[in-house]
Amino acid sequence: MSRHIKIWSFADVDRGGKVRWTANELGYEIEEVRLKLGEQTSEPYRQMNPYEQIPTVELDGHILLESAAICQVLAERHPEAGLVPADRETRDLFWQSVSLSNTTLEAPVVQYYLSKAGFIDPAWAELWAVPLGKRLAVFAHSMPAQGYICDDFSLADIFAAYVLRIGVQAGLLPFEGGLESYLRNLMARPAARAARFFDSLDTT
Ligand SMILES: N[C@@H](CCC(=O)N[C@@H](CS)C(=O)NCC(=O)O)C(=O)O
Repeated sequence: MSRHIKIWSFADVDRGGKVRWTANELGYEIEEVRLKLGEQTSEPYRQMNPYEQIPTVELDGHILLESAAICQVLAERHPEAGLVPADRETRDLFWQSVSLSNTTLEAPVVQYYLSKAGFIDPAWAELWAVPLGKRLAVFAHSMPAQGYICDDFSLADIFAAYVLRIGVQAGLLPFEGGLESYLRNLMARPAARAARFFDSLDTT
């Protein structure tokens, strides 16, 4: 089992960042291929990822899709790192948080952000503003001002950080109080810095 991963992504800010951060936490050597927007529909890439999305990774000769699943695969290869909590009760909270980030919040907050930034129809932001704004606020308030979502740092923090960072960048969440403390603690992690995960966030 090698500690080398090849990641196809668009930029530092996309969902490939979750994979890059996870891989850095686990000490992987990362080879990154950057696609230009639109190249995800081109034939060589489509053969790996017929869903025409990023990220795609190659790990030990296997092609893997879906950012959260890839992070999970990496975490399960190295259970000693504790990126998925082993303790039964902690896992209940872990899976709830993972699902909130990746299912309830991620696609809406990305659509909202892209809509506000003029990349997709403004109707997306209008439709999502109220329900997403409420849900993101509840989620943000549930973050611990100190420490992590579970007892120790885990994938739940990486997934939460992705939606919270975009929520702040989209103007849906103020970068202050407990949320700021929670995110600043994550921003200080060497693996997050190496992954350039928060570089796009204006913290001034
Ligand atoms: N559930 C997928 C979503 C992937 C996704 O939507 N990726 C975006 C970039 S972050 C993308 O490829 N967008 C271009 C497109 O959908 O055409 C995952 O987590 O990998």
